[in-house]
Amino acid sequence: MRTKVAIIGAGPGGLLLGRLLENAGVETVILERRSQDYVLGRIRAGVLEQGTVELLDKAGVGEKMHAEGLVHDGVELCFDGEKHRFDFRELIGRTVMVYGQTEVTRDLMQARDASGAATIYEAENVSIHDFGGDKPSVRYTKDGVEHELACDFIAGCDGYHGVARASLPDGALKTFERVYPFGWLGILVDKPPVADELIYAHHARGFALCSMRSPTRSRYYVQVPLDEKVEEWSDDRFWDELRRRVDEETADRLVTGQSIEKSIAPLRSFVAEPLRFGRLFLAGDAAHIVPPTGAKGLNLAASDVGVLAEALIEFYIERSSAGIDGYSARVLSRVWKAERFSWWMTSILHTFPDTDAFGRRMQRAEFDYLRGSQAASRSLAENYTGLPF
Ligand code: FAS
Ligand code: PHB
Repeated sequence: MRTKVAIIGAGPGGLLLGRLLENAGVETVILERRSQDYVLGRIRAGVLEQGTVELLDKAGVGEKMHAEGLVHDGVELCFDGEKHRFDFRELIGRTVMVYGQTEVTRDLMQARDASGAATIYEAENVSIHDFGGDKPSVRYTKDGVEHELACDFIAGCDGYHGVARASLPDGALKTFERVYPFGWLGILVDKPPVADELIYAHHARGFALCSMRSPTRSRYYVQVPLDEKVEEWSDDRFWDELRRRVDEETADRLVTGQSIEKSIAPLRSFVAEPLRFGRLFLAGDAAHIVPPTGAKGLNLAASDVGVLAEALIEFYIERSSAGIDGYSARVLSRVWKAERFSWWMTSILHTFPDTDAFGRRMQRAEFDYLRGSQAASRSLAENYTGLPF
């Protein structure tokens, strides 16, 4: 079996890369170790930057997003019960789209299935070979039968725990990491959102986030210690804790109900450098991880593959290697700015075990400066809605 670009991973990164390449006539095969249902069952991101919306439109999968997604002009930050709204449209003329990662993934899967492009789900023992030369290949097992896929390029879109980055020789990568001393306990509930826009709350008891998926489905998070067990959190305990961390008006308005999903995600910042090794490219969570506080994870995966698709199309259509040669530096420049913003949002909004009284005053000063300065508010707005590609 042979293809032009072998993509490992059918998450949003791999699927969007596949769509962009297929639309330009560049053949791909996607290898995914899980089933479609399993991939769709993972509840993750909820906010799309304007650039991601434009990429999904370019990939031809924007119709349902525009029909069902919620365009948000801003967010609210709440510090110890005091709220301030940041109006992105007024500050910098940009917005974000609230449309769940599950829906993005489903739209991309359906478009790929309709196009007939090959996706091998439940591909086991995926391994990558000879990506340092000009005849790379990917091997995998499907229903007990071993296969080899010859290709021109391999795109590692297989997430933080994937095989692509793990296949690099020792010393090939430089990695940077910050593990945060807490996690996010998230729940999904079929009740109307507590507010029209997202509320990020800082409280002495910990961070909380009020988000949503639609006018009838809400997503909430509270910061929990790293060793917390989700089984120890009944719905009632969650709702009580959330009410204590947001302002009174929001707490009074909260519509609670039985959770349909409940899980704890750890938070880390991570970057691998470089992102290109001969015929192998890393993109999305395979290359970097951000704490979800800045709503950047999914959006970085999209911007990575937007650049990679452009580079590979240039290689095949214009016979130029400039894009693939510049891929790593171009993507990392934007990744590090998103890492900074996600780290900064996490640092000001969460409670850290080793923060002293001075540190807590610094967090409060960040909030007061943000809400009192047009320049600081515009900075938050341009980072949250997404820096240019
Ligand atoms: P993904 O991890 O989505 O996809 C990688 C795919 O590769 C998976 O389907 C996996 O099964 C497959 N794979 C792995 N190893 C393989 C192998 N050896 N062979 C074949 N396939 C393999 N981001 C936000 O912006 N906001 C959030 O609220 C948010 N919450 C998150 C919660 C959790 C628990 C996690 C883990 C992440 C969260 N993220 C959030 C980040 C998340 O949305 C990622 O940024 C996004 O999924 C990145 O997409 P991909 O790079 O495609 O990686
Ligand atoms: C979500 O709705 O899941 C969400 C929204 C914004 C974030 C993180 C998660 O920053």
